[in-house]
Amino acid sequence: MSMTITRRLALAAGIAGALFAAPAMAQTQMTVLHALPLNSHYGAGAQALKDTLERLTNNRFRVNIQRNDNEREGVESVQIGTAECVITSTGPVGNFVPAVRNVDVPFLFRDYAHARGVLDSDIGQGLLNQFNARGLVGVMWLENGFRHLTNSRREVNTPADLRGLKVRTMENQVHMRAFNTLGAQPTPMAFSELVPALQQGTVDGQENPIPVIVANNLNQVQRYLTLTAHVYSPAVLICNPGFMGRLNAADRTAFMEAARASQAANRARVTSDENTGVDELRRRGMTVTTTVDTAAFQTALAPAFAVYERELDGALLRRIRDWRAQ
Ligand code: EAX
Repeated sequence: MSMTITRRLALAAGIAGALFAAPAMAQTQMTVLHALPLNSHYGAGAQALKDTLERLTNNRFRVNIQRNDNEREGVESVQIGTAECVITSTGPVGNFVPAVRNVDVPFLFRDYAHARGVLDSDIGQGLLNQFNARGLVGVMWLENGFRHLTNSRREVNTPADLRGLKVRTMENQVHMRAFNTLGAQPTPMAFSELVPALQQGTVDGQENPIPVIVANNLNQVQRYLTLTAHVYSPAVLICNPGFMGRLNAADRTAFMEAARASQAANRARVTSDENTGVDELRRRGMTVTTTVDTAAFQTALAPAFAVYERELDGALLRRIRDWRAQ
């Protein structure tokens, strides 16, 4: 006997009700940390990661961006899983993944094209692969930028002008050796401690890329800027292994596309800040020294370079220096 129309409608309504009552697709909340204001080159990278991942997964992932200006803590948070990812400079990362110290060597990268090309090549991927053994996943190289010197005491034109200056460095042994070799007094500390230390005169100066100096208004506590470009500072998107391991194939594909979008937005903002930042800092009252005797700084660093060749990976350093775009 055919089912009456009434019973068919009742059955259809029951099925529809069961479907709509089904729990909404589970949403994955994730946190991305970084050390700078949202309006910065790291903020641009974090926002692009958020927008792209949420779009590609129809909001099955929700990305919470949080500022933590202690980058060592940020990496530790990802290592223990209290945050899924962090965008950080390589400053403290060499303390977690020693091989990363190789890319912190002064005057190693010729320019932005050289740095970006090396990090996007098998050389960069080889370094990212070394994060796994340290309880981290190196997902994508991003960028902090070429670092320049600021101080509150005097114009710096030559290495001799650095003598005796207390210079805040990141908690980075490669940078500390360099400033010690130049005759300065390197004082390592987390970024979170920098502005109070400059305000209180605990240190005379610091060194950071133009985008960081501009985004954090360091002109308010520093008078002199010297465009030393003494080291290229990579940044890196690091994630928690458990988080990455739980991604299914489709979500991993979406995450890696979001990571590439993050890199593109971050680098574009560095390029933009590099084009406008020095004039902006002049406008804000800084005295800018643009003609720097780079050869004199490189010569003065020779003893440090000898130690890097011995204590870091000399063959890798040569591969990086010899790298050319194909
Ligand atoms: O990563 O600590 C530093 O000087 C870094 O360049 C800053 O936190 C951006």
